[in-house]
Amino acid sequence: MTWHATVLTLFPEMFPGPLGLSLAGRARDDGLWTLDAHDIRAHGLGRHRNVDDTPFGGGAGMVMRPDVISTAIAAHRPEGDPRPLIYLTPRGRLFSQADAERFASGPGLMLLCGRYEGLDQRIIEASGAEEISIGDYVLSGGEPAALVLLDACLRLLPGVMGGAESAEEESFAGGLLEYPHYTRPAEWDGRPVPPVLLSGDHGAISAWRRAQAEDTTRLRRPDLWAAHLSRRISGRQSPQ
Ligand code: 6GU
Repeated sequence: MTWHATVLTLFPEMFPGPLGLSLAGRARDDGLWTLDAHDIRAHGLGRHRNVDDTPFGGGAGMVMRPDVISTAIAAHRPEGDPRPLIYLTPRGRLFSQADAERFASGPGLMLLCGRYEGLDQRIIEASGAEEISIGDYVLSGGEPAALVLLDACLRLLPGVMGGAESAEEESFAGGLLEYPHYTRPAEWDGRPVPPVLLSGDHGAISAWRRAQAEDTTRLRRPDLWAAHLSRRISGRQSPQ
């Protein structure tokens, strides 16, 4: 079954954007996933196709109208659509690899991108949308976040990754950051490759990589390291 993404946005020209190239683009050419992006303004009100208005209670910016968003969702979401509806917002729960795995294993996604100060709270509640953020920084709109979220999902679809790398060994799969990588030349600009990698001793190489992944995680991401340690203690995941 083809994985299907629908995006509602004021800037449909931003899609598929980078997802039309490289790994995701090839997978789309192969029919493994599809995307359609729709202009919310097509459902705007009046001669100017208004989609937003000033906030009740005052304050800066504009808020996207619930009636307009509701009409836009209804126009592109068939009754009983099994796909999760996601609203991209910096107020959302932080996106994770576990979310990407959950979304990739389903039928697809419907993504709602806001601009201005965001959506009227009532349409968020009425639509049952899941609110997701991609990190603790502010983007000018949900579109780049939607592209990030889609990229993370698409590379997990069966047949998308060239079979080169297993998703098992990489960052976050084991809850640790990845070990560093080296290729030819064995010495470059006075910098040698760590000798253990040239030793042919696969046990020593595995141990070295494991230690590198642990040291890097402990130093850069104490949050991930603490989670890794508590999993080890509870025995939910045995160390290699
Ligand atoms: Cl999902 N939207 C916006 N506008 N900014 C963000 C974000 C989303 N995630 C992080 N920053």
